[in-house]
Amino acid sequence: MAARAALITGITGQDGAYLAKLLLQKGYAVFGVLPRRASDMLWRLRYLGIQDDVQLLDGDVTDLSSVIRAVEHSQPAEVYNLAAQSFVGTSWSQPILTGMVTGIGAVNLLEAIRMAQPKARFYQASTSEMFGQIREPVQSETTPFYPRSPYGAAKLYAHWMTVNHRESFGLHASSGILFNHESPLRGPEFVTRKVTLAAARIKLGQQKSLRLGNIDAQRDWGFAGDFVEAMWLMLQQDQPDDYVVATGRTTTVRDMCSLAFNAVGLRYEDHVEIDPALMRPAEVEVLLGNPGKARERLGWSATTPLEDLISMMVEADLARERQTA
Ligand code: NAP
Ligand code: F7E
Repeated sequence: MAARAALITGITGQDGAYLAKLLLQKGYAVFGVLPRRASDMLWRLRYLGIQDDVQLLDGDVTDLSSVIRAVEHSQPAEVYNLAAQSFVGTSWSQPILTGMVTGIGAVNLLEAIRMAQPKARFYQASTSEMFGQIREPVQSETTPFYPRSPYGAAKLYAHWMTVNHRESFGLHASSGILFNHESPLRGPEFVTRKVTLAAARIKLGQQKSLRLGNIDAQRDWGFAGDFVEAMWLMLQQDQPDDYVVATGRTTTVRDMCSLAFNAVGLRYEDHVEIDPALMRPAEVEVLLGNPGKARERLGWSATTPLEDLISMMVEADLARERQTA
């Protein structure tokens, strides 16, 4: 019997790589949509040792015809839409691109499924950024949304279009409202990785200081390896639905810095400088998720404490920096 097929957009990103590994371990034939880029995109798949095990199909989520071809070619039982312009900071300088990729891209996937593979189950990568200027101190599936960036607004559109296709056309479409999740495969522009990389480089004498923006911001940070399990579990449910995926603990960027620098025997206060240019036009000051529904219905909970996550990231950065020194 042919293996169950899964199609992942954003397969070369942090979550795409971890999810591909998880699905391969579960016996899926894993297909990924690969947009054309001039530089090396496959480093995460190589890092996890799975670059030869996935089948990459030329395509871009803004190009509906390529998305339809990818769906027709892979005949997926499950489709995970992880592709996005996912960096909040860039969404103010490239709001239209962010809208096209992060918003319309999701609708292209939904439409391709509706036309070519209506029985496929669909996962949309929604985000805690949709809560933005929070309306409740702890955010759950019933908390009103208030996005604070073009990224958050684009994701909110994609989220409602996912709900809409579920309710209008009966698609098995679920939306995971994931809070921040990190790993050694996180892009270096995001704050945790920026900090763990800097801590490693400063320890090795390759860098002197680290410039950051608002270190009083608070985030509910988990491990990406844990969070991709929740994505898969959502698509194993008989009924599609929306779920908050979070750890239920929030920490300041300042305290996260302290963990990272302590891990290499340094004090963050001696190396971190505040750069007003890194402050955002509108900030999401604090996020804290309630993962109760995911725990009860999916049997999922986060298992990696922030201390372990940051140590894991610092260790990985030390190893990589030593190798390239
Ligand atoms: P990521 O590392 O930035 O990965 C995004 C992926 O999308 C990259 O492989 C990227 O390729 C690809 N992509 C960008 N534009 C594309 C296009 N036009 N067509 C096809 N692929 C395209 O993000 P992540 O952290 O893995 O997150 C995965 C998803 O979850 C994203 O949708 C993100 O917005 C969402 N999310 C993330 C978090 C988090 O904390 N990590 C939380 C909630 C939701 P290039 O890099 O080559 O552009
Ligand atoms: O910022 C503050 C910054 O860029 C976290 C994406 O995966 O999670 C991510 O979005 C906080 C913010 O992540 C710097 O102002 C201070 O308050 O790591 P970040 P994010 O904006 O929370 C959500 C859930 C997603 O969906 C997104 O795709 O840290 N901060 N100083 C800084 N942030 C950065 N990047 N760089 C700094 O120097």
